[in-house]
Amino acid sequence: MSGIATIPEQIELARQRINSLHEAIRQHDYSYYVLDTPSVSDSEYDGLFRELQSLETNFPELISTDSPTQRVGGTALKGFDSISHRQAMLSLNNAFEESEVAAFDKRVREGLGVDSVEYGVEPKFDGLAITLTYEHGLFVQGATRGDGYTGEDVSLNLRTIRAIPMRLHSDKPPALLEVRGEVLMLKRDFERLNREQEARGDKLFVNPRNAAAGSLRQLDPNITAKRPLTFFAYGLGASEGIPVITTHSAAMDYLAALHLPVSSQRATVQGLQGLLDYYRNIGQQREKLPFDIDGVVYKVNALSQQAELGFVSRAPRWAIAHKFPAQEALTVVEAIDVQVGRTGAITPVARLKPVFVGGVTVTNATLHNQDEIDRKDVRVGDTVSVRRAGDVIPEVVRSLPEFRAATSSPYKLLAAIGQQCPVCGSHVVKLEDESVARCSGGLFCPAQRKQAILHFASRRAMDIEGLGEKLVDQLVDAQLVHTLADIYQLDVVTLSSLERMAEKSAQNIVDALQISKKTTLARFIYALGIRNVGETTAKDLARHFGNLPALQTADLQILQQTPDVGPVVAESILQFFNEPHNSEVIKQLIQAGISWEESEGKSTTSGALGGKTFVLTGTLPNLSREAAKEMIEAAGGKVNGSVSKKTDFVVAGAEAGSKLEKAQTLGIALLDEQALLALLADSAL
Ligand code: 5U1
Repeated sequence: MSGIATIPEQIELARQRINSLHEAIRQHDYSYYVLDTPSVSDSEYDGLFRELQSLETNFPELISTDSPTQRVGGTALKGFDSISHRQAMLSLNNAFEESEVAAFDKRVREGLGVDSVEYGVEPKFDGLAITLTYEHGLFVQGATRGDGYTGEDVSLNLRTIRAIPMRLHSDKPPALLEVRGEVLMLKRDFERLNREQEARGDKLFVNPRNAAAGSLRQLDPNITAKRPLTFFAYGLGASEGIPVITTHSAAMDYLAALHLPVSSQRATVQGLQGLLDYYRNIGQQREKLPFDIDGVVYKVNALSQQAELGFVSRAPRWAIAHKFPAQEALTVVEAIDVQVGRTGAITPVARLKPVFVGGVTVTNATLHNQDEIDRKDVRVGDTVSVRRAGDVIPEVVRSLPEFRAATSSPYKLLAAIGQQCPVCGSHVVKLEDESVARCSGGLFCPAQRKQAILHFASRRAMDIEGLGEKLVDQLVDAQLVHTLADIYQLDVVTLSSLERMAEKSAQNIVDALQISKKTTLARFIYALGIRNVGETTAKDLARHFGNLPALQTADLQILQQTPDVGPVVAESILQFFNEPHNSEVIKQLIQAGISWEESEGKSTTSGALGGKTFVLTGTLPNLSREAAKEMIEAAGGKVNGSVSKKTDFVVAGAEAGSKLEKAQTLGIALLDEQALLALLADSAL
């Protein structure tokens, strides 16, 4: 036998070395990025990395997607694809006061019929919620939370985050594992990044959260790769083939064993006192923690108890975020201006001497309305305390009259603007039973028109991509758009004539307008911007009336037959459709080609699914939860989060939990995906 290896032997040797380099680099990444205790020197690590790169250059057929060399790179994307989450990504209700936490614990105890509850507790990271999907142990996809049902595919960017394993540490990885958590930037990394930005003369980031968000939403993964992002897991989404796990804390231990980063501050505590002790304890550590947190999260630890408690709307009944008090700072009110909203509401806004609070520089704060101004007695020139928490609009908490000049006088909104809308000059009226003053100009007022168009174009309404604030300002200011219907008359030539609008972008807008024309009745109703008609009411109306003419001609009494529509909402709808201008705009919109499926929105009293209530549980083989929900709703059904005696059907997929058990106990009809589709098909006949 000769001493020179044959080609297949060389490949096999390279494969073995590559595998052991993968393993070594993965282990060093884990020590460095997850455990925060480096296990080799930088130069040793670089040596291993370079050796791997060189082997992969010589044996490109041995490059695998989970290789540590494959984290960085790829070309810039044009946009992020949308991804339907297999399981909705929930949000958390907030508590600010101890009494709210006590009320939460009481609700939980009463809901479960027990005296004391064990909770899993952990810091609330101030980052960006994301979900990671692993199939057979390999990272395959990652997405932002989005609206909870659909997020953006940011897989390429997430691959660059070294704390996120590309391969789970397990001999028997599950067939499917969704990991929920938060992408963030450590405080020290944020400071270093800003020093580098400053040295290059680039814009500084206001806080670690914004830096993390901006970095994760880069279309070019090479930029994200240069940003020091990290990740902490805080929960599981859909899964297949995981071991039996009965508590949240065991789920976290399982994730930690797979080498996913989980908070080392996590704990389990007993009862309300345990929660409040933990809150105080973490509050004391807050400044010293390496990352920003804005509170702590409490979760009922037993998964069976979580399932029993279920959800309300998009938030679980079994968890709550206990937020730290918002930070406050003193500054001076330099002026009070007013803003005009979509419905003409005139909102006074304090223009402030810039002040750094809650991680950002604040220059404006809402004063809400005259009643609020009176209550706080905020005047121009006053020294005030301002507060900002998370992404909430900054607010003036109180005024400090002790610093006030003797000549100052109370601020009166209507007098300050001479009862006239500062944008269009129309009369401003304040109804007795309302706290806000409103411009009476309607869509004659450019400010209201701009807001109405932005609402119409927004994602949950007509979803017209690219029709944002700047463009709407230009279109209204240039008198190109007077009514909602005018936007569908825009063409490439007109749009290209606007400043900073290239022909390609103009074409994109025209295409987006075209795409938006195919919509649903519910979206269209919501897009019209009728006062007091939000997304849910719009869906209820679409379902109840089934077609637009029926809604347009309904009187107060008929309108109130819609579930959840009371006299106030009914009055708003009636007023809207009684306005000839609105009917004309609707006619023009339909003439411009806006249409929706005729089958949508059956009356709740007709159709096989009319008025029927469904609960979805587990993972369906083909349909995402959101798709199933949309189909049920389109056929007149309603989808609820928890099972009760009033539920008509429970649609159960793989790993359906306690909802399935409850349905069986209550004798509720069960459907699998196939049976659901059959029912939907029948209902369409
Ligand atoms: N630490 C932590 N943050 N956080 C955010 N846990 C946690 N859990 C969440 C969210 C939205 O949601 C689950 C309770 C569903």
